[in-house]
Amino acid sequence: MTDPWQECMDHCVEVTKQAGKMIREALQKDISIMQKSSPVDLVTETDQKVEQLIIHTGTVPHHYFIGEESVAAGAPSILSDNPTWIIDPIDGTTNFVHRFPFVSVSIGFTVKKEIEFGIVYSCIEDKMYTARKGKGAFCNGVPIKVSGQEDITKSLVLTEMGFKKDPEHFKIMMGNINTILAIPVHGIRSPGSAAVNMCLVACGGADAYYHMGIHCWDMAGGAAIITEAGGVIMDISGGPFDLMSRRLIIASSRAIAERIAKEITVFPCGRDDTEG
Ligand code: LIP
Repeated sequence: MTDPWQECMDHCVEVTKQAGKMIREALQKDISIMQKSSPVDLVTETDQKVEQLIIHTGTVPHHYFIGEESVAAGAPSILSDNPTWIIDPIDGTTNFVHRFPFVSVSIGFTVKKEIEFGIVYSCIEDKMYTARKGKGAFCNGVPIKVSGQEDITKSLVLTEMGFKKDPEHFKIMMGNINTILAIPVHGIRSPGSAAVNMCLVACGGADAYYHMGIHCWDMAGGAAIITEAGGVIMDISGGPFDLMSRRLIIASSRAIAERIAKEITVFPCGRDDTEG
């Protein structure tokens, strides 16, 4: 039986390569920085140009899209049953601004709210991660899989500090880092791009990643990749993963994911498909 979405995925890989090239070229020039929700929530002209490139050369008629910069400009962020591209043109904008080398283009493609394929291009490293539902995960065409680590005391854990710096969130976030370090784990890292973090766990470079306050465009591409690499993805509370919930845990094993869910304190972070 032919795969109805394979051609779309191949096309998406090509568009993502062009987007990555545009980002690498922009790194050679001056970067003009603008603020979004706060002085540490940044956006650049390149984020906007790359999103336009993907929307105009990538998505086909009758396909919908949810793009980080389109939503910032007022477009709705509602996941429907229609074929939908969920786009983060630059995941790791702060890294891009500082030329810190974890900068990715992330695209997840959903049909009937299920993720059919995911593409994450870590464009400075030139690593193209791809996953098609049921067909495995790859980095530059080579199959990848999670470490399989079951023992959290032997794990390397990723998380991010996010944009919320109000005292209440800050205290919970730092408290969670404290709690995880005290388990103990081998270490905690913050590479600065949610999509790259998910790929690092998918290829065994780290064993878990948890985050509250990210968005569907940060998670959609990586969600396909971690699942197809044999990893576990769940809600921060330990329940089923919800793409619009703005929170997740991924891990090399259920044991590690469930332990993280048990240890951390959750703070409210809203949803992508509701106001506020
Ligand atoms: C960023 C994430 C990063 C996280 C930031 C932000 P952006 O995405 O990838 O891991 O710490 O809060 O969500 O804004 O660069 O696309």
